[in-house]
Amino acid sequence: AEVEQSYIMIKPDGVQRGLVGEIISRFEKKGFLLKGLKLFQCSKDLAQEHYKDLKDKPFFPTLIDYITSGPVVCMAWEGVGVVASARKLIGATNPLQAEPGTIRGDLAVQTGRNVVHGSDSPDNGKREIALWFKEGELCEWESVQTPWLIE
Ligand code: DAT
Ligand code: MG
Repeated sequence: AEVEQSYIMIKPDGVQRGLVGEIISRFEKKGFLLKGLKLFQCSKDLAQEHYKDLKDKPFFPTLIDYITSGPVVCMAWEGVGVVASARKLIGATNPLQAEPGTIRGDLAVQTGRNVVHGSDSPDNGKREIALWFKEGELCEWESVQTPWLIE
């Protein structure tokens, strides 16, 4: 597997419900590397660009209202296979169908309030990180944990 990056975002319900630490903790404990992190109030334009593949869906306007309804936590996580692994940690789109042990399975009940976003492909990981972070907002650093995570 390749080193790749995923854009992970705690949605406004996750921030309002005080789940920021809990959600970040799951990615930290798994062993991925945090490259970028910020609390951010996004515009409708940015939300629409982020979800542009869904623009013809009936729920698109309510999805944009939800994502712009309060601050979100934007994160860039790096690691081998991080995109697919983060999707597993997050769980199914509908939290009632998400397995216990996943973020959505443990912490949410409704698709329209499913607390977290994760990129669905390495290419979308790149696209979304470029969309949500400006030049200079990501950090290049090495974690002391790396030799204890990767042999
Ligand atoms: P995911 O967030 O699991 O990648 P997605 O990309 O298909 O799911 O959809 C993006 C978001 O849009 C999803 O997290 C919640 C919302 N959404 C998806 N399907 C929906 C539906 N049928 N009704 C209401 N909201 C929906
Ligand atoms: Mg998606």
